[in-house]
Amino acid sequence: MKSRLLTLAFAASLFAPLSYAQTAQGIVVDQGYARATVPGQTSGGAYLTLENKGKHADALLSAQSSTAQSVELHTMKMEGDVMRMREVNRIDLAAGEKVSMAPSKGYHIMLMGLKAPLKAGDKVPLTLQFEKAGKQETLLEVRDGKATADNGKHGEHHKH
Ligand SMILES: [Cu+2]
Repeated sequence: MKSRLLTLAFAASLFAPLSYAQTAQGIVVDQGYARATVPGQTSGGAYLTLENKGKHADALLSAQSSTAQSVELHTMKMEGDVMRMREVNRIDLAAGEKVSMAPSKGYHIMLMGLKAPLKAGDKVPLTLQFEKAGKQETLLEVRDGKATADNGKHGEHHKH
């Protein structure tokens, strides 16, 4: 009986409504979504709003998802007329700082080695690892969106 209750609690946490901001020791994760992908596309972009409501600096260090072989933190910016993207090992969040990820600028999360295409309406579980706040689970809603440099071209610059 106990194990069944635990299972139910776990399932409920996985499918908790996305629209509610989730708090873990001062970091609020909100508005998470991933871009729909087409068959054959091996990576997809995901975006979140992270707000550090605590009094101390924290940082997002890594992320994991059961839908992808690995998850990377990326940043992108224009260099001349070329959009360049690189992996970062942390996304710093000063006390009070809010980072809003969006396609084509700043930070994003990359789901690498997708096990199946992401379809609009799907829910993608994502585990975030913060330096001080620890692990935090969230769900990304998959949305259709027009292709941008950070959605679909990763196969060209990531050789793994
Ligand atoms: Cu990327």
